[in-house]
Amino acid sequence: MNLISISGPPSCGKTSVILKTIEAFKEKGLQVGVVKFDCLYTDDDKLYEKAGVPVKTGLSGSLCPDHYFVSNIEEVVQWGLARSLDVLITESAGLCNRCSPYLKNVSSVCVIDNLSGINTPKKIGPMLKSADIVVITKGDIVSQAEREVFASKVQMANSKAIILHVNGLNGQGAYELSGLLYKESENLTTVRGLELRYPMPSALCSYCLGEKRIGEEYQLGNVRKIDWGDEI
Ligand SMILES: Nc1nc2c(ncn2[C@@H]2O[C@H](COP(=O)(O)OP(=O)(O)OP(=O)(O)O)[C@@H](O)[C@H]2O)c(=O)[nH]1
Ligand SMILES: [Zn+2]
Ligand SMILES: [Zn+2]
Repeated sequence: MNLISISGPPSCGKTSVILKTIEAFKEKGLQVGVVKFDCLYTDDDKLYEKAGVPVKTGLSGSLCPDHYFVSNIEEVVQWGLARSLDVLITESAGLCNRCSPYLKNVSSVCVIDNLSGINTPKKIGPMLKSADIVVITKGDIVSQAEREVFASKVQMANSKAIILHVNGLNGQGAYELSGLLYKESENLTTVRGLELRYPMPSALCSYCLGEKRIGEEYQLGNVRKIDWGDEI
């Protein structure tokens, strides 16, 4: 089975791109399923079901969705194998810009849209910086010049990535993406022992543990302060 991890900021076009890419996979006779990770809510499962794609959802609730992803990815793989999938895609909303769900030796795609602002590629951290492929969506609603500037900002943030423009509405570019992603020789049966591409930050403070009160006496663990100098 091929495993592909796709992530990106909320509403950037991940599901649209995945659905168009699945159409291309299906033309090749491949069985594809999706596991969707989000924090609090998603209705992507309905979209996948409507398209006849086996889907399972995981909501991380109060946990960082990327930490939750890593704790669950082995069972996700077993779910895909139990359904005899040729390609298993994980979709995760990159809600935590410090972390990323990518594993070494597992195809990793970051989706980002042209409307998100030219400094966004610098802001979204390892989710973009350590992706193999960066897919840029919504090129249909910006000018050629804006597309070029945005793509160059993405390339600056991740010089090794292959950048691909995909239109989530009409699927232009999705066939090419499917060709880059599918590896006939890949036959993954477990992710046990694989490693994350990027270490998750060790940010364990009292607020991570549910503290709500404000003030020095309540702040324990990994607490960092802005350097205020003599301003306060
Ligand atoms: N104009 C335009 N709209 C797009 C494109 N791709 C996606 N959209 C629209 O953007 C909206 C969000 O798309 P989704 O595919 O649901 O985005 P997502 O990243 O999966 O969203 P979440 O999983 O909810 O974070 C939808 O209304 C899509 O129709 C594109 O290339 N061009
Ligand atoms: Zn989605
Ligand atoms: Zn995180």
